[in-house]
Amino acid sequence: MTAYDDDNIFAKILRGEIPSTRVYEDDDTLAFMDIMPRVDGHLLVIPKTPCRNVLDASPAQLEAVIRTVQKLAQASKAAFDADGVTIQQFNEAAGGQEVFHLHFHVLPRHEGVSPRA
Ligand code: DGP
Repeated sequence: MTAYDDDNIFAKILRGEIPSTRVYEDDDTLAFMDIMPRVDGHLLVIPKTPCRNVLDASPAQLEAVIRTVQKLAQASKAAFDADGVTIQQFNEAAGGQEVFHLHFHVLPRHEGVSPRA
């Protein structure tokens, strides 16, 4: 298992060292807008505690994050009057992960509109 590196961008966002547009926060999780949105309203949900991805996440981290994902999927579907919501999550470079702090993408979706690459 690869060790968690607290120099990653999302750890810096959590510490306030890098600006972000925060949209939700509770004791265990933070949500903020993706800097390279693939659809309008594309946001990211992360745990506040160190965790590289699903492969090393604790049950408590996963539970907290998925609760927030559901909350924000419901809220963003309503806010963007979306037809559906895509939830995405990647693990390790080979799995498509670029930032090595656990995160879930939440994308409100509209019929006939494809996400940008
Ligand atoms: P991935 O690890 O492949 O799930 O993608 C990481 C996502 O993080 C990607 O959609 C772009 C986003 N991202 C990268 N750097 C920053 C940043 O500095 N701020 C924000 N808000 N998002 C970022």
